[in-house]
Parts: sequence; C-alpha cells; structure tokens
Amino acid sequence: MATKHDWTKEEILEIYNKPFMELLYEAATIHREHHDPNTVQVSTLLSIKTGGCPEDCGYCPQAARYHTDLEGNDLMSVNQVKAQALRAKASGSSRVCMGAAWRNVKDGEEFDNVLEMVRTINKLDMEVCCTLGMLTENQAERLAEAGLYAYNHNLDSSEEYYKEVISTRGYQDRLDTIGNVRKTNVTVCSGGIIGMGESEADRAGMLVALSTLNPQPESVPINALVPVEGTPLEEQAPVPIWEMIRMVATTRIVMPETQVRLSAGRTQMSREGQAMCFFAGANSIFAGDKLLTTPNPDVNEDMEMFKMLGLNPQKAFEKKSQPESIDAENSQYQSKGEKPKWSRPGHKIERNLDAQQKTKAKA
Ligand code: SAM
Ligand code: DTB
Ligand code: SF4
Repeated sequence: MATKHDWTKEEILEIYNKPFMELLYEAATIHREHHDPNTVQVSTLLSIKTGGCPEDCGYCPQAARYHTDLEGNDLMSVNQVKAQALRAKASGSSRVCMGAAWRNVKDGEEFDNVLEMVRTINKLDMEVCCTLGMLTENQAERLAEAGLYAYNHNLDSSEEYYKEVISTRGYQDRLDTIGNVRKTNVTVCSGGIIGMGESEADRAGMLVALSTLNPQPESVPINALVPVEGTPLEEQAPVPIWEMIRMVATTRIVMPETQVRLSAGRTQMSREGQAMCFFAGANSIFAGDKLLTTPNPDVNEDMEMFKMLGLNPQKAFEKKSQPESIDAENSQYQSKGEKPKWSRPGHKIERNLDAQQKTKAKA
C-alpha cells in the first residue's frame, strides 16, 4: 500500500487515543509488514562541540544563556572523533551521530574539519549522521559529497508549541534545513520531544508536520524530555511510560517505513517499558553511556536487554528506509547509464558498494 501523506491532526489524535491494546496491536502489525521486528539499528551519539550555544531552546543544557553545570568544549579533533567511532563500532554500533551546539553551520576551517570527520568515519564502514543546526543547500551538498548518511534536525513539537519553547528561530527555519538536506542523497532524521508541557494535540501536530513531508523522514527520534537543572523546563514532570508507548505506536502507524528511534529519556524507563516501545514499532536507539551531555543506559546493559528480547543490532548500510526516496535516487543514476546505488531484496535495502564508491571517488 502506498504511504499516506495527508494525515490530519484529528486522524492522528484518534489513533493516539485508541484503547491501548488495539493501538499496540495495530502498530505491531504495521511494524511487521514493513520491518524485521527482531532488528534494531544502534547509533552512538558524540558531542563534537559542547555548550555555548546562542539559541534559547528551553529544554537544552547547551544553551549559553542558561546556568547549568555543563562544561563546554571546543570542536574535537578528527583523531579524537576517529578513536570514539572505533570504540562505538567495537560496542556494536553501526552509526555515529555527531552533534554540535551551533545555531547554524558556518563555512570555514571548523566545517572543513567536520567534513574530514565524516570522511574518516565513513572509511571505518560505519554510517555517519550529523546534527549541526541550520544548513544551507550548499553545505548539505558538501556533507553529502563527504559521504554523510543522515542529518538530524528535529521539529521538536507542533508549530504552535514550538514558539513556547524556542524564540530564536522559527518552525519554517527547521523545515527549510530539512528541505535542503532532502535535495541531496543524505537521509533525513527528524522527530521531537514529549514531556515539555505540550498537549496531545501538539504531539499530533508534530506528527502531522513530519508525516506530510514527502518522502517522510527515514528516521524519527522520539525523545522524552530529560529535565536539566538550570533550564526553563527543569521542573517538568517525567513523561509516563504509557504516553511514550502511545507516541511510538502512533508514529509507527503514520510513518510505516520510518525508523522510529527510542531516544532521550531511556534511563528513566524500565526494560519492560522499553520492550513495549520495541513491540509498538520502535526499531532504533541511541546507545552509549552518554547522549550528548546527559546520561544514557550503560552499553552492556543495553546489549543484555537486546539478548533477552532476541533483538539483533542492524549492520551498517543494510537498510536505508523509505523505498520511495530510494527508487527516486536510483532512477537518477540509471538515467545517466550508471548502476543503481541501492538494491531492495525483500525488506532489506542494501547498498551496491561499487556504485557508491564510484560516486565517492568522483567527490
Ligand atoms: N544544535 C543542533 C540543533 O538544535 O539542531 C543539534 C544538537 S540538539 C542538542 C539536537 C536535539 O536534541 C534537539 O533538537 C532536541 O530534540 C534534543 N534535545 C536537546 N536537549 C534535550 C533534552 N534535555 N531532552 C530531550 N531531548 C533533548
Ligand atoms: C535526538 O533527537 N536526540 C539526540 C540526537 N537527536 C542528537 C539528542 C538528545 C540529547 C539529550 C540531551 C543531552 O544529552 O544533551
Ligand atoms: Fe543550541 Fe541545538 Fe541546544 Fe538549541 S538544541 S540550544 S540549537 S544545541
């Protein structure tokens, strides 16, 4: 069945509020139709430039204007990043996601270093993701040429609630950056945070904004707010696990092909709670003892949990979700008489290595 791109807030709210067991059953069924339910993609976060950010995102410990205990750091060196990526690979991770506390990317030496980091991790045969703030079309293209696999840029909430949490940029700025990434062959990772005081209608509004993108994002992180002392949202009550499961299940139903990422907030969740999220359609996580600046479950404990649940970490480049965008991308190459970059045996999507390397060699 073709992916639906015209979800309304009312339709999504109706799904979100279904009787719990029905919601779970529907989400799990759709999950199995589109994905291997025993595979989970594991990404490791790495904060390559920490703190001192000029933005005012109300949830974020890295905003310079809030007085948190955070110790900031300038941009890491390429060698430091390589060492961390090797550690992540050894612990079972197939993707490294590098985060920088920037409002936007500025051309120059620092961006050149980030491009070198992307090339370096790519050579380790790991997927590389970046989250660096706003990007121009040219910067997105340069990241693509360096071999970037995914770019994370969250919508965070509904357009209406976004204004309550962030004043230094608007929703359209976020959509513009996502649009710039979409013009390249880099996959889009965009999701949001629940537990910031938003209503159910805001949660549905965020899912409308994401699911009506065409193609839909290949990855959608669902974060539970990690309330950090010193930020405006420090007093927010923890998100009840039931709401997290509902949000994951609804995301899975409205974006069937997407990788739904169980993101920040896992230290507060029991294994049973996380297992229900996987059952409801979550199929990726951020692993590593730290998210960007806040704690995350211990890697060994996560691997133990996977073992208990019979979940297998996905290999790098095995699945690039979103058949529609893959077919479009392949046809670009085929029209030039080149080999398609991706093949799709069943649910698996594999890269055709020689075709990809040829594109990289040209870059
Ligand atoms: N500066 C870049 C930007 O804003 O796009 C990239 C880094 S930023 C930290 C990446 C994402 O982390 C944010 O969009 C937000 O969704 C998430 N995040 C930040 N602080 C969080 C918190 N305390 N709890 C949950 N998620 C958080
Ligand atoms: C996303 O949606 N969540 C990750 C990643 N994308 C970059 C970040 C979570 C950050 C949580 C707060 C912190 O550790 O600073
Ligand atoms: Fe800066 Fe990103 Fe944190 Fe906002 S979320 S304050 S842009 S690092």
